[in-house]
Amino acid sequence: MAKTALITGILGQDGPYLAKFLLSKGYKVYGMIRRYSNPNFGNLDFLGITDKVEYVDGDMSDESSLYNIVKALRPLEVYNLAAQSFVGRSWDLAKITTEVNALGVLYLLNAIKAYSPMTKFYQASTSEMFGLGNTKGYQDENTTFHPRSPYGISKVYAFWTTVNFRESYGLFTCNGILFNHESPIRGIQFVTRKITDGVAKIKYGLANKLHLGNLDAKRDWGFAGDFVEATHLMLQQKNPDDYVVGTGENHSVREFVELAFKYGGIPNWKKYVVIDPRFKRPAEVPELLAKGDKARKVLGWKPKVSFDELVRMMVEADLKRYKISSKFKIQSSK
Ligand code: NAP
Ligand code: F7E
Repeated sequence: MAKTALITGILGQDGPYLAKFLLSKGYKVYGMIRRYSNPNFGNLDFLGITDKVEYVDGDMSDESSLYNIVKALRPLEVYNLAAQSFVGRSWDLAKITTEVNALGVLYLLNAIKAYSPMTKFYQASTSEMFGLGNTKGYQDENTTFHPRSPYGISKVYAFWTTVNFRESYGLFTCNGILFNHESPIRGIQFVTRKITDGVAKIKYGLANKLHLGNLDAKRDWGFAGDFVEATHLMLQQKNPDDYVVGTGENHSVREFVELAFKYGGIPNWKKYVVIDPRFKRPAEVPELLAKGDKARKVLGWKPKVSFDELVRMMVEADLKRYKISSKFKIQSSK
């Protein structure tokens, strides 16, 4: 089979990083996008690869669109990154979250089974499946799932469906149980990017407050560019399997805030941060910490970017964005 890969969720955060990595390995990359009046290619533009990907129209909630794509392409590898991925909104959008994240995976796997059973399949599983399933202070492949949100629940269904197609039909299907990973193209609604964007706005006088929810929550935050390499490695193994991927270090939202304000050159973050109940969740996942020994041993993967470097990279990127736009405003008002 030719080195072809189909990425669903190509316009999100991970899609562009994975596409860039696969292109560097000589793959022909197809990216699935929803038929939108105005799709946003900003993240692909940021990485400079918009013209290097070939696009196909499809929607995870439309079974026949997935069948048609798989039948036409018969790709060597499928990376299923598409999802309603924002935990915080998943209570209000529980039905669509379930349709896209859970049933969408069933549809896609059925399409592969019917039309391209040699295709290797990657499912973007998540540490949110663990939720409160933390009996030892960390999570690994043996930790019980106890999801705390419609998002987490939908991903548990997708996880087991991926395992079941492997066990029932012998398909090459893998789950990457990835812990939080961030980057300068992280969606603005997620806490890390919301903070770095807020710091940049405050720095340039475009805001004077940053409204946040639970500062005590702890996450194992890594860099998206590192994590997509682990996903590729999973599909290069002799046998399909499931892997936890994380840095093995966690930090609170408060620590992220402190560091981001420091890199933004703004003293006394407490002056700007407002605790706002609107951003607290009906059920929180208080703490996540990966024990990713299997990925390190079997895949030979380890993260390259540290927490400190990640925060600095994101703050610098947002400062640059606002610097350019404030310069543009000054020029255009002349
Ligand atoms: P993201 O930025 O939210 O991107 C998700 C993409 O899915 C978006 O481009 C979106 O398309 C697309 N999508 C949503 N609904 C769709 C539908 N019905 N049909 C087709 N495409 C649809 O997410 P990400 O951070 O890149 O994460 C990638 C995957 O990894 C997701 O499945 C997420 O749940 C999972 N994950 C993420 C993390 C993390 O920390 N980032 C950790 C573990 C697992 P539009 O652009 O059209 O909205
Ligand atoms: O929240 C707390 C919030 O929305 C992180 C997704 O990629 O990673 C992501 O899910 C923590 C939570 O990410 C605000 O309560 C405080 O404890 O950045 P987040 P998430 O929920 O961990 C997992 C692995 C995925 O799979 C998901 O797809 O930060 N927090 N104040 C806040 N969170 C947000 N969003 N906004 C706040 O103002």
